[in-house]
Amino acid sequence: MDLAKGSQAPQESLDTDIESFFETAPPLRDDVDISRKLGEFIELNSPSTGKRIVCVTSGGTTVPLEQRCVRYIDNFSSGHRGAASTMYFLEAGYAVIFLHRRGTCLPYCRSLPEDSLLECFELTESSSVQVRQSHSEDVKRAIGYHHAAVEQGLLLKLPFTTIFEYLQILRMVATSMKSLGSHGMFYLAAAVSDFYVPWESMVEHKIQSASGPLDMRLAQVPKMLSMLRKEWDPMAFCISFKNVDFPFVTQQLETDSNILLKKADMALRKYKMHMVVANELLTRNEEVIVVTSTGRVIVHRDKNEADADVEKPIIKLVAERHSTYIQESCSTN
Ligand code: PAZ
Repeated sequence: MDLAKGSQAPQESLDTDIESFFETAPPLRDDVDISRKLGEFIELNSPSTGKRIVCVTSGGTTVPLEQRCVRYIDNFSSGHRGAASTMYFLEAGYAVIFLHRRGTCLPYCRSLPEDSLLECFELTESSSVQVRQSHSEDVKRAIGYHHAAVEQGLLLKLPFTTIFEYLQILRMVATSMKSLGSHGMFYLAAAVSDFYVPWESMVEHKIQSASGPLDMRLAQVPKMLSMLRKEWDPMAFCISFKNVDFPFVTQQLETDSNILLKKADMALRKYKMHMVVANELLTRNEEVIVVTSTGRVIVHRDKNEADADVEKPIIKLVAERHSTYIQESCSTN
């Protein structure tokens, strides 16, 4: 046991863990570029322009087991929630910083096939490239919306793979967004690792299998939500997600024994979130429960609308609550 740490108060100990996480993490290779892009994006969409900015996190973080990573632990998330939510935020007039796991779903790409470059295009007789008739409407729609959002400076895509990259970029985004006050929002849908191997205790080369079974101790990833709320960007409107992989039924909502809802309530209080979205892995695209300090709201996908997704009503609710929050913050300042 680390005696020095054992004698610290829980808050001090958390602060030390967070400091040590960032001090020992491998530095980002492109931090100068990210910082420049963030500065430009935030200036372009500052509150004086009447815009609001939301940082949407999406996809799962990896935990490398070797410094020259061959193996890693992954957190499941297809990125659908983050990508779809980004589209609805853009539709609702927000500028979006899309902090996403490389290779997961991207906004506007849902109706395209997985290997869209190979599937959607073909060579003509003169060897130029053209869109296949069968995919032309989907391709036009995806390219049109995507280019418009990027060219108007409303969508900034920042990719990550590891937990080290994710948390360092999140901190950069949050400290850059601090100047927005209550106009900024964090919508934290990414599935973030709870455990990791600290960089300094990680082996450099591939772990050898010849030495038999692998015993490995993972450290706990320090909880950064409290840091986000306390220091990085205290005025931003914050929404986090909680999920479980077992069924929870809404009829049981009245019985407070529900583990997921208890966890969501706890996250709301402990990390001072403004909203916590509770979802279950199997039904996450059909229904969620949004927990706030004033009560719980069940949100469903509209089954009568073709291709409707649950993110549409979620973003409507979130944007309404954000408006109220901005009004309240302005009237108290
Ligand atoms: O990315 P996806 O659409 O496949 O799934 C979304 C989700 C379940 C990852 C998200 O709604 C969520 O609950 N994120 C937080 C996960 C966590 O507790 O770390």
